[in-house]
Amino acid sequence: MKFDFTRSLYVAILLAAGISFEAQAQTTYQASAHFNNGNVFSYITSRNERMVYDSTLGVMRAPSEKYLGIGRNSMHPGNQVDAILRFNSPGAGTAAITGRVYDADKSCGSGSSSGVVVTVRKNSTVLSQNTILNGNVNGFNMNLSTSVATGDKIDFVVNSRGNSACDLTFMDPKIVFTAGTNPSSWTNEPVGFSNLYNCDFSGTVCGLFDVYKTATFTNIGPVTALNVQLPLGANNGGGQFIQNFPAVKQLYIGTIWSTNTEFEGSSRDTNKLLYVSQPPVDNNFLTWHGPKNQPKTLMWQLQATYDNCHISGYEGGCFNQGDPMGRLRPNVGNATVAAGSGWHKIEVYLKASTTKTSRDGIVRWWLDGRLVGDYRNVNLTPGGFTEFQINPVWDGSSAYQCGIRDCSKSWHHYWDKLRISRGF
Ligand SMILES: [Ca+2]
Ligand SMILES: [Ca+2]
Repeated sequence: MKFDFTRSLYVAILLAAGISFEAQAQTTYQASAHFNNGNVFSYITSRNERMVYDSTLGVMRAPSEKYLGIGRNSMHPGNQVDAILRFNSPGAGTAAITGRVYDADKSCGSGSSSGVVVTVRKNSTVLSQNTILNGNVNGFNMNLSTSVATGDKIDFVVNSRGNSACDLTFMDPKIVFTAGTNPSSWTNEPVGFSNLYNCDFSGTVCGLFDVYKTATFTNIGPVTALNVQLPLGANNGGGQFIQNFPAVKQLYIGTIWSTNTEFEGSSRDTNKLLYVSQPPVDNNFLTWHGPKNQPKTLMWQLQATYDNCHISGYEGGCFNQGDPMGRLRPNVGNATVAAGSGWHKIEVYLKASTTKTSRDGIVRWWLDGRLVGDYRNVNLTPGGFTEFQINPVWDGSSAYQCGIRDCSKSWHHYWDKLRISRGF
């Protein structure tokens, strides 16, 4: 059964609770702010020369060509030699890269050598490549996210296309580094669990039931991910991907997830990610919850035929008073995630309660390896879990209509990996 619920009540409860949203612990590096300061950025050429600071001009320069150099927020290639601004990853995690790049000297340049080619690489892997012709003062926006290991190099390369006249290029990348994600290890999967499902979404959903045949995949840097999208101008979108299994009393879910920066989020605050349920009994899901255009918090949402109003940290209604909807907030760590902040590892452990009233079910969840929610006295899916879904429920209801949402923006959930395993 699906529950019809009063969404406006949510907003009232949220406002009444005075909920605030903390920023996630992240470090921001920007070329201009860290110019010639420390080791995070370095300045080299395609001949592997190390640039040195010229205090007269206030720029980093290399000896091989006169105009070859890198300033606080600009780069100039040589005719034959590329200028390379290098970000040296200070740790393992994810790097979200943004910034506009454009022609900063439109006074000359034409023909086949007009302007520059700007390449962003991680080590030897090309993440993006764009040509900026002379006079293109709008340029392009970088909007990239990639996993990084300690010492990985992200290079911003400006090439002259053969002639560097008037090739001064505005470049001031901002890199938001989030430490801790290790996509290859499911560190919180309980010992002894047996695997039910495992997929890295490299062009297939590995047998998930694709209800609407809408699976599409996209490359984000070196990663191929399932791209669940609410497109530009659309009132509905997404997809529904289901895995059923015989009733399971203990379940572990691990996934690697990210969103695009423009993902403003539902005006009703609830952004549905993953359902784990026994449909006749409940329809619970992981939600990315919070006001549109703000960082949102991962919570466990209950919509059930049983009650959890006894739990400290639960917000929402009581089934026995006619409102089956409520949320478990993170109670041991910060689970707030900004749109476009790179890949995040989400892990969930669920244990069904003995009965609808026994208060012995467990809900725990982790963000990037850190335990953020831990509840041990939950009424949860008595009889066991029988269904998993990836499902944003962008179903054309009013929250997703153009006008309510900004339809000049597309929303994307990217799912890189998914693992489901069971205990007994
Ligand atoms: Ca040129
Ligand atoms: Ca130019």
